[in-house]
Amino acid sequence: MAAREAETIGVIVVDVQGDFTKFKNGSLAVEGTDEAYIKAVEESTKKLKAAGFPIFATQDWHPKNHASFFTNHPGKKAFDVIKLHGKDQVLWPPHCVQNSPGAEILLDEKLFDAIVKKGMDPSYDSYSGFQDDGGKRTEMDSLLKRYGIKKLVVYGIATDYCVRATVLDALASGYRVVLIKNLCRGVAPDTTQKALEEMKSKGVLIKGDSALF
Ligand code: VGL
Ligand code: ZN
Repeated sequence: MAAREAETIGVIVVDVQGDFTKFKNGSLAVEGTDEAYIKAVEESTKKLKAAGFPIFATQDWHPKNHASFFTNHPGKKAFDVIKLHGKDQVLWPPHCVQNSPGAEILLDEKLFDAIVKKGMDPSYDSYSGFQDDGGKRTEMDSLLKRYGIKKLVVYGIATDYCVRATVLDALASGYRVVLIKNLCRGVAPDTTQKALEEMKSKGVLIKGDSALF
């Protein structure tokens, strides 16, 4: 890889937080998120940092009264789908509540050049690290521009929700994207497969591991 290209590559580690993992007995634990998975994510992230790439994280960071929690909709149960602002909204178990242990990122926070929090508006969900479902942008794009990033290496949880949305918004914002599949975990096999195919068809390079970076 040309040295000048290396300077323009950034990494986004999506939502590697306790509540999404079996490792921490999370409230929305995704299949395959055991201790070995977290270690693999940490090792790869350390290597990418040692190679000189800026490392960013997204962090789901919801208030207790968040509209995506089934508990805030009387009569509804986890994984029901409702209409919210005219769009389908999956109702999740409460997760990643601000300042709760389950919201903590499971990697050493010193690894990150910046952490972008999302999902703070109680009335909108925000799978994407770039913007919420109401269209309110986070600081992600301006942050990446400040670092001169043109190409993103992305991995984390969940392939079919926050990874997918972050990757699609990265493409829409003009970044080239490499997805590291072995460092991603999805909520359900069918939606995960669909998300991988969708990302690939839109130009994302899907790689098994982060070895080349
Ligand atoms: C996520 C569901 C709800 C994710 C976040 O990180 O993929 N999924 N909130
Ligand atoms: Zn969430």
